[in-house]
Amino acid sequence: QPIGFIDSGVGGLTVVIEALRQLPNENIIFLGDQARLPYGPRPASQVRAFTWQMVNFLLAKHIKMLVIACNTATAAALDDLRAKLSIPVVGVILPGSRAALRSTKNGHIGVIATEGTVKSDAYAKAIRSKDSRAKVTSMAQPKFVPVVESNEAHSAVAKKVVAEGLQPMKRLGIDTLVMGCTHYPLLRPLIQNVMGPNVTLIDSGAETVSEVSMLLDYFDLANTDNPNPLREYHTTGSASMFETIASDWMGQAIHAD
Ligand code: DGN
Repeated sequence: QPIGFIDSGVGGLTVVIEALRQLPNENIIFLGDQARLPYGPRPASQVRAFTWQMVNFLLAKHIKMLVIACNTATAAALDDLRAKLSIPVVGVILPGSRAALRSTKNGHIGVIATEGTVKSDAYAKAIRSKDSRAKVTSMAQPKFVPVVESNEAHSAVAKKVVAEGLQPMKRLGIDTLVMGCTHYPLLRPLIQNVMGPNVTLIDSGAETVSEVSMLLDYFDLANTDNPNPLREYHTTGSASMFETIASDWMGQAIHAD
């Protein structure tokens, strides 16, 4: 049985890339809802409804575990999905928060995310639930996702959008910045360049997959011997656009439908 991954677009591949590295024997199905992207500006109730539609598509494919590889959907729907599904459900916010707390030395963590995630205050809540002294400053970056989804992550436009968006974050004295949207790692070199070498960037992908791995063991669901693992990529939007961005990001030819 496969593990299902969902996101509003290509960003969730950040988590899939880690899964391919850490769990090479697992069967993987990914679904990106590019037709209705971005999720960031949408009300939480609508994000929840869209998320359920994606989940139902994956349930029909008999997934054994669900990974919400989208911060906006995690903030809006994780509790509801966990309450109603009988398979394990993993989100990206708690793993990202844990990694940020491990990294920070001065206790001041910055979070950049979509409007929906920032409005939910999910990162500040998750981080402070683990360490009540941590200071968290969150900022929405509504322009980042469209840049990635239009395949402009390597362009001059991206450089300008990232530099402008991060200006207010630079003056705060944070030592750790959570990329609280799974699309942002595609802009990682630009983000690091603006923030400077003393700020550690957190990509929740690796930490999320560690949690997936732990749960697979705990529920005795792990695939240990699987010479021909399934890799299925679906999008509700343009398959060719998905393939172009995904193949470039993953460093291998990706087929999507
Ligand atoms: N990749 C999604 C996230 O992590 O929040 C959001 C992308 C979007 O729809 N704006």
